[in-house]
Amino acid sequence: MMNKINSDTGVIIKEKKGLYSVSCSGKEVLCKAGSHIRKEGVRLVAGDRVELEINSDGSGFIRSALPRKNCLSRPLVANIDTFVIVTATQSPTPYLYNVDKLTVMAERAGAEIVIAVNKCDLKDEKELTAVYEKAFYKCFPVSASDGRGVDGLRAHLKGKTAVFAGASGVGKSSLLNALYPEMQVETGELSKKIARGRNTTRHTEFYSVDENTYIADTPGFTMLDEDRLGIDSHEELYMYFPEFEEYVGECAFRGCTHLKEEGCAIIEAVKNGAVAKSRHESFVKLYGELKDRKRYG
Ligand SMILES: Nc1nc2c(ncn2[C@@H]2O[C@H](COP(=O)(O)OP(=O)(O)O)[C@@H](O)[C@H]2O)c(=O)[nH]1
Ligand SMILES: [Mg+2]
Ligand SMILES: [Zn+2]
Repeated sequence: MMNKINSDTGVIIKEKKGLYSVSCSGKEVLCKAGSHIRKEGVRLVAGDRVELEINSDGSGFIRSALPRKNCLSRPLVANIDTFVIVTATQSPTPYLYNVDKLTVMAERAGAEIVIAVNKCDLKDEKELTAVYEKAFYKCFPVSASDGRGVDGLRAHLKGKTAVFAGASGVGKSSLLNALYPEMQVETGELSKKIARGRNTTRHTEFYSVDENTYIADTPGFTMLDEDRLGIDSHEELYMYFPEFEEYVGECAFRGCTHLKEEGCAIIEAVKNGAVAKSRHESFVKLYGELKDRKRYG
């Protein structure tokens, strides 16, 4: 029996075949889960805060998991402070419906949302920031290529646990390398191949920037179907569009679905420019998909 020399708390930064890497006092400790955790069937995920004991040989075991602030299912991560949605000004052309599905998922989880508009060296960011600033999301125009905006985003993420998400090719991995050169994320075609080959097994892992800052890349959102958003019903969807909130009580009819009714205050707000048209279009489309899923799913 090994001596337990130390007990401490840490953050799970990755899991592989039942072994957990836990970041603890600036060090990475490889841990097994304690038997009672396994017996209770607790599923530990990246981002979980845990209590661990460190053996004299430097290995550890996880005694318990602390309560979670939130938990996402795709990617499977816990305790996310900030969800960074990366989109490019062009190449690829922004597909706002997918961006909006991500905002809905993150709103549902209760994470702060920021929009990183990358590739500002190729095209002006104003069109995109205009849409998301109306939704009260902080926007960071950045370029992984020329470095603009990178310091501001890094400062914002300090002390937070953050996940980067967005379509393949928008520059998530490049942006992470610009933010944290030591992270050395694979970019471009190679990383796409890796992501595809490992699609079913790849786990999200955090990079520990410092003791309080944890950042994860994700391979894109190929599996972002409606089931993964965590929403129970199309009727609650409007709650995850923060810019709708001040209008929902103002519609002419009680029970307004905000899809196309006469006298809908949200549609009025779209007409006068207070709410972005593309956001309302995403709402209508996602509402339809959630409703169909309920009917047929
Ligand atoms: N012009 C320009 N190209 C970029 C920028 N960021 C990334 N790229 C390029 O976009 C491609 C995809 O980048 P990558 O980081 O792999 O995207 P990911 O799939 O979102 O991780 C690569 O060829 C990068 O060199 C940028 O800010 N400006
Ligand atoms: Mg990538
Ligand atoms: Zn309405």
